[in-house]
Amino acid sequence: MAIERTLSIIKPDAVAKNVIGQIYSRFEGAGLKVVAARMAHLSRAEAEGFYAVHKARPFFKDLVDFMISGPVMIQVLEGENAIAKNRELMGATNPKEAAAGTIRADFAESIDANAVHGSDGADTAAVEIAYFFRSSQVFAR
Ligand code: RTP
Ligand code: MG
Repeated sequence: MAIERTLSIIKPDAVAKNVIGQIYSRFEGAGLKVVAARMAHLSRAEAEGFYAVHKARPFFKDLVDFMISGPVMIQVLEGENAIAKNRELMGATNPKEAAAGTIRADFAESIDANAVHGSDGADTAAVEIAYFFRSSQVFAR
């Protein structure tokens, strides 16, 4: 299986709940390594650019408002099958539909405040990593 990198964001709700460490433990427990990380309070323009693919969707404004409501923790995860593995750890977008034991089932309140973001494919992972990190800020481990 290929070693991949994926972009993960711990969203404002989970940062406010003080569960950054518990979420990092899930990554580490699944064999994913944090190879870049920084905390940021995104500007509206940064959040709109990041979620540009959803620009035409009815939930876009709520999504952006939520993502700028407080600081987020942004990281690059590396490991075997990292993109799908992270999506598995996250659980379904709507926490009410997320499988037991997933991050969203355990830490998320609603489809808007759903604790984490994860890239959904190899192309988006590359774009999203480059959106937040220069290559010199990502550390091979
Ligand atoms: P994310 O991009 O944040 O990792 O979430 P995702 O792939 O599971 O879901 P996606 O379809 O990419 O949607 C991005 C975020 O928009 C919000 N959303 N709201 N009200 C709705 O129907 C709706 N659908 C999506 C969610 O907060 C989702 O995480
Ligand atoms: Mg998505």
